[in-house]
Amino acid sequence: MNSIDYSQKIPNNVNLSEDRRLQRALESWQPHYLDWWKEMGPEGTTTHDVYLRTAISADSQGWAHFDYVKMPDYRWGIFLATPEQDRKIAFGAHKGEAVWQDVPGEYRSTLRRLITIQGDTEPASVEQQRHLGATCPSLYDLRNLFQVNVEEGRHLWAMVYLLHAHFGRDGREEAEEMLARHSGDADKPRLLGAFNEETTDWLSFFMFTFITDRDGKYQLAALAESGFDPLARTCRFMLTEEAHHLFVGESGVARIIERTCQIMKENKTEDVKTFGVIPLDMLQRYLNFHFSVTNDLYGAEVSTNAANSYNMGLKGRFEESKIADDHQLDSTAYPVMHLVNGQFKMVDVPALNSLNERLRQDWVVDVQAGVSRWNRVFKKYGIDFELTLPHNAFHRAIGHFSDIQVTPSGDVISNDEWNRRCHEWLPTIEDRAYIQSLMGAPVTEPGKFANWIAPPPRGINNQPVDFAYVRFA
Ligand code: BYC
Ligand code: FE
Ligand code: FE
Repeated sequence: MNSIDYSQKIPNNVNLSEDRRLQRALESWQPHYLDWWKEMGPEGTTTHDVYLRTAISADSQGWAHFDYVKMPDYRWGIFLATPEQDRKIAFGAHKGEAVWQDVPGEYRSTLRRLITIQGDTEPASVEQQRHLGATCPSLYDLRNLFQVNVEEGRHLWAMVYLLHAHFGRDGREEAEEMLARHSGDADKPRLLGAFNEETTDWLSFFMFTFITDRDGKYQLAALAESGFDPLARTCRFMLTEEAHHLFVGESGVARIIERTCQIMKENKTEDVKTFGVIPLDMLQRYLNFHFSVTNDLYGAEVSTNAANSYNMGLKGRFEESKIADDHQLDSTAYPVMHLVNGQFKMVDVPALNSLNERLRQDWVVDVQAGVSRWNRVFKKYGIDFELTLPHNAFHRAIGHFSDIQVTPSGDVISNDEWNRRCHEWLPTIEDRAYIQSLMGAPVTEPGKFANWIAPPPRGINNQPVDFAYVRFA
């Protein structure tokens, strides 16, 4: 079951050839996907040979095969993790019942919405990143960008498979819409805020993959608990791909920090702009931006949508089965931060309604762990600086802090003060222009790196750092 059939037009491990109607439907979506990739995917790359990994089995070990591929020929397909025998729904009103292989009629629209939102983010990120190849800091980084891009494309396939297989005509229409909405499009934007922001430079890309792909990890983990087994299995396999995206982001920023620290040390100065590397206060502003925009992706802190999805057994908590409670949450409370008479206070709300906030908090712990690893680089160089995460109410557009202004350290301020001071906390036009000025011509000589980023300690798949990760026709 778990080996992937690559002899088919659409590689898969779901015996697609046994369901001719579904196979035909997906095969008719496939050329639309490829047109989208050529039009909205990585710009000007159709003839590049890229050293990419492809899934060979959906087991947790050794699933990858590495080789040069032209990206339009990448074998996007449908890979579900091995089914768990006799799996039971682990939470909500149906706790203890057998998981569903088909969509329960009464939950159809809720489930379709979750799958559509998840699916929409995947091609959105590819669109956001499509110009980055033109300014790549090395072949190693270029290859990592493309690896992330093809896998986000595959994540779209994962959701489109569910839509086609389980939602009939509505699902097929949703699948078409996935290719019709575009990041930042005035008429047909992507569904969630962060996916309509531009990713114009590699610092933004690394921050995005570190922070926003990590929202992907947490949302996928919550959906991997789903009582709708095909969704759970799809998400479990997607999570194995996600780990690399997080690595790309974390190590990318770490190498930027490393390079800045080297310059600061060598030249005994904090004024590093003259040396063409990224100043620490600018890194902090980019971190503040990506963190706050991604905070919004969890939705409102108190949400009946979240309560319903949980009750219905469609979307669980992070590592649901490791949590010691009744997994129904009918009568429990959970503390959620509120602004009460000008003070931030933790207020108990029904646990069922606080699930967005709870997942967000799990994510914050994980983000903070990564930031703490970055801070070790400053220590190593003896530089007295730490990156910190801004207050949870800082720069919010969704939820109950969206109508107040709050500093990164958590002081509530007036709109006037915000307007006067937000340049201290968020990337300014000058910051963006400076970062853009560093993003020069692409660095395409094997083993060479742009001045603003340190080389990685090792290459991909045991290849040397100076390996030709991308070859140009
Ligand atoms: N922007 O009751 P609420 C990834 C809407 S990332 C715009 O709190 P809910 C990836 C909301 O839709 C993971 N609108 O909503 C990463 C609702 O609208 P309606 C993506 C927003 O449903 C990097 C209203 O506000 N996956 O995979 O509890 C690269 C009320 O809100 C936003 C998922 O998110 C926003 N930020 O929570 C590639 C999982 N936030 O219905 C890929 C699936 C909220 O009143 N989605 N709204 O019109 C969900 O679980 C939920 O839909 C959300 C929202 C957590 C997103
Ligand atoms: Fe993804
Ligand atoms: Fe990702």
